[in-house]
Amino acid sequence: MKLPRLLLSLTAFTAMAGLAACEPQPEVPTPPAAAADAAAAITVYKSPTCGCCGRWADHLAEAGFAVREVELEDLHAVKHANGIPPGLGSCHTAEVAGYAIEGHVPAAEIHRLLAERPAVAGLAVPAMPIGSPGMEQGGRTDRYVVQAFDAEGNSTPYAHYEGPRRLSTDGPNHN
Ligand SMILES: [Cu+2]
Repeated sequence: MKLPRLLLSLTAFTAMAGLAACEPQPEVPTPPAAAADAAAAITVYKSPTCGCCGRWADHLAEAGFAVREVELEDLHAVKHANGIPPGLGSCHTAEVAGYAIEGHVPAAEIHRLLAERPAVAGLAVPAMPIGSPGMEQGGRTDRYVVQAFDAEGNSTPYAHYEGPRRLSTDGPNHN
């Protein structure tokens, strides 16, 4: 882990700069993202005009991901390169730790994916269900399924949701 070393060097820097030299060492605040899973870096490909894509990216950042947004007019090449099955397409495509993430997948499922590391190509929420992260519209909440898909384009349910609420988990480790 790099974090302890970083904290040490920050402390050393503070001491060298003569700041707080006569004070008790202040507690170094823990960055909020570090606690969860060391701020997994995720790249989000979206069109510049996609509002719900931007709100989904905000949802990821709030959940502790280090989000990099790449704006493209045409996402077809990105979807093809990531092997998104045609029937599972949505408005934006993301890449995290070698997995593809298509559409409004809740951050909790991406955390779960990174913890469980199943042998899949990625996760998808097809289309744009109302009430999914980034698709909030008043109190309306569609039911939808987070699908795990493999490189051959086969998909299996990974979790069931109603709006922001997880109803059940499925997938390779939950048979
Ligand atoms: Cu969308």
